[in-house]
Amino acid sequence: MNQPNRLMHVLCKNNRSPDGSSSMTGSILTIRQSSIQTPFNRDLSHTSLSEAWGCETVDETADRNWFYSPYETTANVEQYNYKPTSFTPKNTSRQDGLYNTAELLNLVNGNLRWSDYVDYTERDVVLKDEKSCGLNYVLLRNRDLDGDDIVDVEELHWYITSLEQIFALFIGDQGLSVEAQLYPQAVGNLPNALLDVPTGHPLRGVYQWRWHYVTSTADGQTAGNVPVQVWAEEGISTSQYAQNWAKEAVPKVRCARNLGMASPSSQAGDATYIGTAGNNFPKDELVVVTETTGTENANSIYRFDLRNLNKESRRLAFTSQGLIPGDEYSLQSRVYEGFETGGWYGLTYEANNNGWLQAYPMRIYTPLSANEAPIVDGTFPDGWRIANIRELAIFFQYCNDNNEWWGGANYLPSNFYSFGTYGNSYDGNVNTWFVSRGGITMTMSDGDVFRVRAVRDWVPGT
Ligand SMILES: [Ca+2]
Repeated sequence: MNQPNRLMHVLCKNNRSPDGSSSMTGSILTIRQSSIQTPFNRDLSHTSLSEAWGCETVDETADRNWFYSPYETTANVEQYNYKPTSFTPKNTSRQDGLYNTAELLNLVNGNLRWSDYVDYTERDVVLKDEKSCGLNYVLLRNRDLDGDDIVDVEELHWYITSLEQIFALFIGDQGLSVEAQLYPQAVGNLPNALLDVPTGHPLRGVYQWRWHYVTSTADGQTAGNVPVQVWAEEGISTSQYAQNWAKEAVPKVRCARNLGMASPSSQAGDATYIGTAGNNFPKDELVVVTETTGTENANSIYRFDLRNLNKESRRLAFTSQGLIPGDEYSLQSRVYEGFETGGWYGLTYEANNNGWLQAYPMRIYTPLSANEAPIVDGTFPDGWRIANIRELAIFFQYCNDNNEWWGGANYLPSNFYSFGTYGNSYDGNVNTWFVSRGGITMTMSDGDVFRVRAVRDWVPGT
């Protein structure tokens, strides 16, 4: 895992020069085995992990138009058009991408045939219809292992990542090879321009630096009955699938496979029954959550143990200080090996004042002038600091059931956006994230309530 890709050349021909002093090796077949990349802790000394998941190195469907279903006809589909209107999605798990994918393929009760989707040629496996469902691409990555032409659940090794898994690739991005990262930083250095593709190309009119990942999760909350889409150029913003707000992006999907786990089962009641969300997700969680108060309410205190996350993605030094603002790539936007939550604090600001929000991250610590009101209502206690974007992303994923804890507010991180006012200004009209229980955005609305959440580093086990 997390090793360079391996190449194997099958040699067929050796040519030797007439004098015998040199030779040329011909290769007719090159087998490329892509490295599996995992955000989990790979230190040999970290021996408690027995199950995990990893993802493919790169999106092998990049540069193609990625459709979620055969009902779509263009890249910019109507958001509710991915299934017939009478369809109620079952792919509702925020966590278990294998379960979601099995539900999307209707594998538990279905009778799907490999030959309806893919052709096996002498050298390759090809799609029967390039324009049909993106789930074909899942089938391209898996194989009919017993040769009966039925897509058996046991044969579903690669699946479309869930919302939680895409979040994990953001939180743990520094432990992945650059090409496997959700959004390699170099992509943000591409010109602020559209992709250079000919007229009629499906990706015509798409900004090359905007990458939007489609997850397998339709959780009914974040994006209604359509899958959640993550805007990787904004780190971790969420929206409905195919919702672009006139910001056309390169459509992406990332497939994953489980590591150290048994194949799923089609037998109801089995521990690995694929028709139950969570059965086929590693028991060793990337983020281990405990709630010290026992019941969920507005005063819940959460503790997060992040020792299962790769070290490269963590801030290694414990601190009891506030961290000066940085963007989402900065050390200040990473997580320590553990942290715990404190209370929320209201923000004083001029209502609907975009300028105030643009200056927000800097003003947390450095008011622009002595006459300005303090940013945070009340006294922020010593030893606590404002949660950063990755910590807020963890709240979004792991504290989402607790409606009272969120209190209907948008939480602002201690970071600014690298493409906003303080960055390269590709998105100069936005500056930071608003994280609510229902989604993560960079746009605000009149009447929105803004707060910050206090956190502090915590050493797990103490
Ligand atoms: Ca089969």
